[in-house]
Amino acid sequence: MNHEHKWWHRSVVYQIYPRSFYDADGDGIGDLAGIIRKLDYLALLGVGVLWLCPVYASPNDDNGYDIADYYRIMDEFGTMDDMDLLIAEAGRRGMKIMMDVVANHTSDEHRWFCEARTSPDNPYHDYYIWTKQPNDLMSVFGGSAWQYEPRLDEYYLHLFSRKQPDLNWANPQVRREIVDVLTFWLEKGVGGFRFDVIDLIGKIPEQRIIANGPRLHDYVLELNEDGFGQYDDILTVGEAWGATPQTGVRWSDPESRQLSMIFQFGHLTLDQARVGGEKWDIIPYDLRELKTVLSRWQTELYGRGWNSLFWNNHDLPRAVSRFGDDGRYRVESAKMLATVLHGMAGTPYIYQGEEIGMTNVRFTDIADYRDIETLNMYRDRLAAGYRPHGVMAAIYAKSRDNARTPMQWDTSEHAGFSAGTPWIKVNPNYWDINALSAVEDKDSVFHYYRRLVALRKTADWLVYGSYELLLPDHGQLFAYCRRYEREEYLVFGNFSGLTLTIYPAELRLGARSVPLLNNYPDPTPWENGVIRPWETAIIKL
Ligand code: TEU
Repeated sequence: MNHEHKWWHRSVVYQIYPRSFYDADGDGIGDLAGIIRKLDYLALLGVGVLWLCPVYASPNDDNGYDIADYYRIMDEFGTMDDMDLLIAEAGRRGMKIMMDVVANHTSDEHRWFCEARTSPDNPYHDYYIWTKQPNDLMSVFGGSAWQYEPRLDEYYLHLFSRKQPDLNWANPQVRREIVDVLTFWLEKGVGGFRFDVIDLIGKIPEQRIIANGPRLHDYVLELNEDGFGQYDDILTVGEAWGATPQTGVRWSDPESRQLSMIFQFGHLTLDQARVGGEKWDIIPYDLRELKTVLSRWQTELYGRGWNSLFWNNHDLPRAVSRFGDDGRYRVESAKMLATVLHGMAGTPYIYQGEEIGMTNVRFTDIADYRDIETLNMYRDRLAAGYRPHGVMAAIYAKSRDNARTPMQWDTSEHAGFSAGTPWIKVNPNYWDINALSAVEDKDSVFHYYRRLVALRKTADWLVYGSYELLLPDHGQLFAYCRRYEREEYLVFGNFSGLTLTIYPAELRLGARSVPLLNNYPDPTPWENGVIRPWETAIIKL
């Protein structure tokens, strides 16, 4: 049972994609010094943890998720002194740093791989996965997952790009190396780790076992017991695209000595064709399915594990464009999505720009896109005969670059992100959507998020209350109750531009109902059973 209360149960994590956050030295690429300059903005938001996407030395084939040296800072991002200063300055403001550990693979420019590919007898050769009989495993980024190394007449495995060779976790020396990496950063004073595709490290490729391999949890137990478990209260979260609520309990039950929580993606794959479809094969999602998935995670992990709560990250399209209305009702729907997510049990994650309602981008020229996954898909689907218009529509909806356009700070050139030419173009809507105007506007999405973050710090019902879905079959309304001791709260969100009529009793609304938070300026006419477009509220029943 998940008895013990942990500091991260009341904290909110803010995810920073450093390349696009703030550029202090004017080279067009965000950097650590830029993050330091924005710490007061983040402290104003009230978040307790800053998750940095990888900042280690990297050739940036996959924007840092191809690590060439776990012990050195990427040149474009600054120096280890900058990193030490960031950890200290964040700490002074009550914020911990969470490092992103990519341990499923390294860069092909990592010293280990440079050695490994020279000879089958090299001591680093078995840090990686080699074969003379490649099977039909495919890379997430397109093409075969096996790359031929002529010097060895062997193939190495890369589930992602060719420049991201998979590490061989069956090799105890590899596991030792990653424990040493964790210890180095823990000794630096970081407060947590996000583990990239952690559910893939138990793979047995010759048997086509990729996620959830038989020794996966043994390996993670080792990272816990020999690594972060040696330190007090380190927050850990693992990216696990293959997780289910059942495995979610095992991942996050403290007695399993695995991680604090995982990122599951069941609610974020509902708008893609189910049979043989990829993220690019888009179908309308059904809110009832979304409610079912999120509710299962809430109820199955209640009192047994711990949820992460997120709509966005650096790989996902912007939620207000995907699930809300990024036009007329952008502000209302952004607040609605925030309320429905933060009203649940778990640790919420805010992705940079989500707090000001940033939207997807639409670059008309494919040359303006930067993401390897997007560019590979564009090339492969055009070669396969897909119509360019359809391919661009899929990119507008799902490209990872939707999340990677520069953070919009103000209305100056390049949205105040850089004095130089940004590595990727800014979304042209920064005149209307930027942090400066958001902080100045008390009714902004930003200040709404501030109130949600602040509420979590004091409201036991929000952190530890039970969860009950209401009106499961309603196609536009997501409504649930949270109960804690003698208190009961209603959280609802209208996921549509329709005005809904709901009998108040169906939402357990009554004369004693008191709104805590809502996204329309005037008190909503709930007592008449009217719920306005994209309306949301938290109400004490
Ligand atoms: O992502 C894992 C992953 O599979 C995603 O690439 C996802 O499948 C895809 O983006 C869906 O569009 C992690 C990191 O978050 C991602 O940025 C890296 O590219 C990937 O691993 C390789 O490290």
